[in-house]
Amino acid sequence: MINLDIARIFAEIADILEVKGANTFKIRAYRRAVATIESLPQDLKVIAERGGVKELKKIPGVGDAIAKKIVEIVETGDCKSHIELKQEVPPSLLELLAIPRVGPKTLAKLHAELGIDSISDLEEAAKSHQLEDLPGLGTKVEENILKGIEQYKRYQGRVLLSKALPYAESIVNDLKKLDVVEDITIAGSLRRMRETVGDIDILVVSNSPKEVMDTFTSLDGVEDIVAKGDTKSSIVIRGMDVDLRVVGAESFGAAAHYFTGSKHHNIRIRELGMKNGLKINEYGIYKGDERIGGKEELEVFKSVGLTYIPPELREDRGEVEAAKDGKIPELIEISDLKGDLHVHTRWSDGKNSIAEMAEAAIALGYEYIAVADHSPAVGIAGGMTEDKIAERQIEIEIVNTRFEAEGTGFRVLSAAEVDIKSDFSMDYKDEILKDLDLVVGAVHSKFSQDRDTMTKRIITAMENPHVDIIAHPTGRILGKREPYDVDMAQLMETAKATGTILELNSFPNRLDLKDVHCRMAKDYGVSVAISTDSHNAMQMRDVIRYGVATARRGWLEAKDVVNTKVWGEVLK
Ligand code: DGT
Ligand code: CA
Ligand code: CA
Repeated sequence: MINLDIARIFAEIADILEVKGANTFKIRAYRRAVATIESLPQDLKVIAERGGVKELKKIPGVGDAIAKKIVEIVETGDCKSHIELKQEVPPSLLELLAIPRVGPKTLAKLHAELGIDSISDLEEAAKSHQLEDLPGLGTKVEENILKGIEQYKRYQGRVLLSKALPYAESIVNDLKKLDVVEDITIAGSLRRMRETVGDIDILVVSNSPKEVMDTFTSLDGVEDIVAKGDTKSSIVIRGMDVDLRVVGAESFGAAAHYFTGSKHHNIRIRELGMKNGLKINEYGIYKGDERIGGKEELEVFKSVGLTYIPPELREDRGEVEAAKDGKIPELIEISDLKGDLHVHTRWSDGKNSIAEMAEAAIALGYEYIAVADHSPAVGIAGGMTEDKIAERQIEIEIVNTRFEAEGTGFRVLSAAEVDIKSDFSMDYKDEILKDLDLVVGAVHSKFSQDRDTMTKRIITAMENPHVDIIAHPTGRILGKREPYDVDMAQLMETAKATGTILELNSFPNRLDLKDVHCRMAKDYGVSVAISTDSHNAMQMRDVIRYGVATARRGWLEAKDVVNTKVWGEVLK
């Protein structure tokens, strides 16, 4: 349970209360708790385990009721009032909240006025123009909701990596506690760290499958048992499908390989096996009737003349050929990173001060952060006026002076996330840009410009000598907003020619550049910055793993990533 999981539960409670038309005071209390938790620089789990309710209540915005629920969530994975509230509304109704542009207020209206309970209800109502006349909705909203439904359907049944991974890890931890579990691994697309996953796959080694399956099907939060057998069981836990397979120790490597996939990668390996007179399946490696391996995953690769292939590369995108030639890259790891080049502070829409963000970065072992607060064009984000930049600069210098005196060598770089406006101009004048250590350019408006215009818009920014990095280059929000239409090859060429760095934004619903674009950057010789775009200190720690995973899926090595370098070199 990390803070974000706890915040998610409270957010869902608030949503349900709002849809049900509950007391606004109560709803606000939950929303406040969510905001507090999201920006909390300490681990709630640690606080709860150390000091319980008493200690939790010392956190501003956390009262007695919330504190008790936090303890309950840390201990059991969920809380009673959340589970009970969920039973009071049809699941199909809550599913509607996953649709872009349908918030709890709108949903409450749709439910009360038109009796809408499900996505199909909503689609029907929108298509027959029943939303037009509802107060506060109208034609435009109706159109947007239909677009949102279309987008939702494209992702249906898949969940973000960041949602599945913490749950999978907690299931793995629970099962590990059993004496009869000899070994355990996450498999499937989750082990390959795809940006979204269809389900969670887990593989266990045990001689007592029955005991393992009994524990698995009675885990906290199980909503449905889809199948239960000795070798395979499937459950639904908190809305997610989980498959568990149990094998003997002699088959663990072969099974781990098989169930990690991808399917296309597996097919390539099996074909190579056949060429070598071998049969490779989830039970082992066979030469005729003789079993020649399967205990270790590496044996599968060795048997067909390959070196080990990390899970993130197993997509049949050239990894088999590379492994044959001994050319599998040495993929980047979190520990290679020396800093974060895109974080926000209270100077725009961040929740922590410059010093707090710096302390959190030091705790991660970083040597620098670039505070990249927004420029004014992003109205809602509280962008910095030119005066504000000057004021902020004083604070940056105070913090840096302190670090110098303490001899830490840590450095706060003065940066800004500057809007690339729809007329191609930057949101600050060149005189302002030139005084910043680092300029991060980003598109935040007019996403619907056509391909040529959008490409030209970003290229123009890259050609500005003061712009160093382009943030989230395609603007996509997984499940909510499609990437804008842009010619990626042209962006890569210009980035190379101008020495502009492209960002891999680690936020789990962005992951932009995505994996194949990272690979493209590497091929073009364009540097990538793996940044978090975090708006509080905890995010900086919690989301970086998703960015690094995506970089690994894009074949990136430490040398391809600019923030593996020391800050002096970055500034150059
Ligand atoms: P997902 O769950 O849609 O995100 O993707 P995966 O890759 O986790 O797929 P899943 O859960 O259906 O199956 C897990 C692994 O099992 C998959 O990655 C490879 C293996 N697998 C499943 N079906 C087949 C198949 O028909 N042939 C082969 N060779 N492998 C398969
Ligand atoms: Ca899967
Ligand atoms: Ca599966």
